[in-house]
Amino acid sequence: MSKDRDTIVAISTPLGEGAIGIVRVSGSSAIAIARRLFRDPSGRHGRELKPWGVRYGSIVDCETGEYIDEALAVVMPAPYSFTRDDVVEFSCHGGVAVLTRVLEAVIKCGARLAEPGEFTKRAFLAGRIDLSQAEAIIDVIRAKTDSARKLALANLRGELSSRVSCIRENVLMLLAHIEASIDFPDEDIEALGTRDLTQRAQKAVSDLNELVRLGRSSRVYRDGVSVVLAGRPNVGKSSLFNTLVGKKRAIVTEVPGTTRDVIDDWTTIKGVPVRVVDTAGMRKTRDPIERLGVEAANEQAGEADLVVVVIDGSCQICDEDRDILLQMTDKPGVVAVNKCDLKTELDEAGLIPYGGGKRILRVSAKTGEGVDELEQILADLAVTEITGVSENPIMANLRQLEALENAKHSMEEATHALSTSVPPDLTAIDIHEALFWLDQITGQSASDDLMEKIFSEFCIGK
Ligand SMILES: Nc1nc2c(ncn2[C@@H]2O[C@H](COP(=O)(O)OP(=O)(O)OP(=O)(O)O)[C@@H](O)[C@H]2O)c(=O)[nH]1
Ligand SMILES: [Mg+2]
Repeated sequence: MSKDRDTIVAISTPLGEGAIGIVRVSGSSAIAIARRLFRDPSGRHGRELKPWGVRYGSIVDCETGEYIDEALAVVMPAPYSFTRDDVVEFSCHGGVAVLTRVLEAVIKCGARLAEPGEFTKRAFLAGRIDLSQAEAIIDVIRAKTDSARKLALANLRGELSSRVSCIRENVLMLLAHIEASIDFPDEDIEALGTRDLTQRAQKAVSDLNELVRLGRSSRVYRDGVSVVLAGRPNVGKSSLFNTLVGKKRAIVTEVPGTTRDVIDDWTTIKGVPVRVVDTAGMRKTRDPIERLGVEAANEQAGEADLVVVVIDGSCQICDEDRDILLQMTDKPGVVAVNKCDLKTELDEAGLIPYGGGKRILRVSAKTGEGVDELEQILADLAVTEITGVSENPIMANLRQLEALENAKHSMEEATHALSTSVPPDLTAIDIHEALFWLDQITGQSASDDLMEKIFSEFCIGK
């Protein structure tokens, strides 16, 4: 039997201790294997296993008859299963030894161990999902925030695929007209004029542009952003850091120069995964250890996506504050005037010339005042400053973005060719190329190597 259709098995839940662990079997022998292994509570063979029913019973070793575990068995017959094969799932106790023994018992009955992502690959090969939907499954599993989950689920339900299909249809129509004019140059085909053809090509370019733009913005939700807290010593950077990450991670004291090293932690701010970075207070110092800390702070500030310049609102602005603000002029971010629970000494108007257009916000790391607004501004900046898109993004990974960029490039070439006197057969080559790239997203033109690479990223059992 071909490798694509034989019966495969894997433990589909993480290996460790859990209330339940699932062993999944898929292929033409899946139901026959289940019937050999499964016993009902009175010890009879699993002949009773019915499609779509959940049966309680036990799993035994078909060679030795050894009792392995009690389990629930679910039978999902082809073609109404994830892989479109016959599928059986055994829900057993979630322990490593139990699940490994059940797995071995299924293999003894003739199944083979599934490769990473092989269940999903079968669903793709059977036409149940396209390649972008298969990739969305990894994104759903890996989603660390609710926003990332929603975006990945939208793709699983075909958001990216349907947008790509719309563009593809338009491009295909364009190609049909151009190829008709090549094949039957003298016939009076109801051909579109050059202007109409150019407009269609331009529409494809602008649709692709839009998709790339929306796709890029998903980076923020997939990979997150880094936010560095910068300021002179003792202004409350570490206090604000602890407030943002929701734990006492950094040491806070009233001694200026407390933080010497870079401290970072991940948190979720308004749905965006954020790496918050606390740094040493920036000042000129003779202490060699502190100096290294200040150097590291400058380095972090340079690399971060966003900055929060922290100022102590309970005293007047000083030259060190101004220097730091000026140093951060080009970096998107916020000026947080901290310690607003104390009597304000700071003249905010004096900050404006140095802020580089950043929002100035009063906060208190001690009472939490203004922190919610600070988080909202950071989340908004993450989406708009970094990706330039404020509307709903579409999840697209690097591979998909590259394919969209390539399709766009080919359509730009085609548009240019249509508006000049380039022969139609050369224009058709560009359009074929655009179609090739669009089909790479849905998987219609994906090579075996590419599929191998994509599915190898999956965990075993998915
Ligand atoms: N009243 C008040 N005190 C604060 C606030 N934030 C920080 N502090 C106090 O300010 C002092 C310095 O706080 P840190 O968070 O250590 O300041 P830092 O900027 O990390 O200082 P360095 O690590 O030395 O650069 C501590 O005594 C904090 O308790 C605040 O919002 N209100
Ligand atoms: Mg500190």
